[in-house]
Amino acid sequence: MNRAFRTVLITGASAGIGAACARAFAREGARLVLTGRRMERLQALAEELRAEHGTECHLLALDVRDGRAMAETLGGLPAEWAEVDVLVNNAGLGRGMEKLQEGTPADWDEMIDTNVKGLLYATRALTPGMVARGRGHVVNIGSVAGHEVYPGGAVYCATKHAVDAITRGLRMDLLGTGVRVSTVDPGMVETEFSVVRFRGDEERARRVYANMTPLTPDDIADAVLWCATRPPHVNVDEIILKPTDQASATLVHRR
Ligand code: NDP
Ligand code: 8X3
Repeated sequence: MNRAFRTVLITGASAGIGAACARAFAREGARLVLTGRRMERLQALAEELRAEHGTECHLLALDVRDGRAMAETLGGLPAEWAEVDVLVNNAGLGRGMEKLQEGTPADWDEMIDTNVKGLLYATRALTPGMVARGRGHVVNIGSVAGHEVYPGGAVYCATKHAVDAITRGLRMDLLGTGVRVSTVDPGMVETEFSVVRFRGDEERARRVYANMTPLTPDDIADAVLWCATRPPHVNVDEIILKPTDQASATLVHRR
């Protein structure tokens, strides 16, 4: 059992980076609160973790865009799950890559409501308990898109710039409480991200990672776990990880 945490809550644990974080924390002996909309995925993951590591899991079907459900469910966790030591704010998505002047407002709403407001709702629900206990850790999954902007990505990049600003503001607001705040900001990671972004067009999604070696979800989970396993006096503010084949959001070496 790692002493830095006992209970870890991960949003968007049903796929990709969130699921990899669940596996990484389970290997370290954590008990997990796993959230996402696709309960059958969460159940399959929980069964896998129980079989492999004896991990106890509490599963929550939660849409992070639903502010009321987030406040009620995360603010009212059963007593045995209420002391969350690490919150991994991972749930997020990109939707579409149209030019802004040709974009769809519903896609903007979805990205802003998920990536920005969902992260705020989870953080607002769980940080008061961390403050009261004088310990805890919020790890946000940002992106290189929080540091750069690329064509067709204005709104997605805006949401990840917002995550960067929220991370830095939260770090200031929590100063003196003992609660740590980190952001892990990946470049290209092969997950369902591009399939979601291109609305199920798997061929287009495959082309994003063609002839280059992307990061894996486990690479990101390693970084998250590293942040969470530093001694209590160490706050890792930010980790930016890119594939060796990626030098910027748009500069990618393809063989
Ligand atoms: P995936 O599409 O593989 O996973 C996204 C996860 O987010 C799923 O578990 C999904 O669960 C959850 N999610 C999406 N919308 C909601 C919602 N409204 N409510 C609750 N959960 C939601 O993508 P990734 O693993 O790649 O993405 C994880 C994070 O990493 C995101 O924040 C993304 O922006 C970020 N990121 C990804 C990069 C990449 O290249 N892949 C690079 C940089 C950052 P469900 O559908 O079951 O609700
Ligand atoms: C997701 C990675 O480069 O498509 O954050 O913005 S990117």
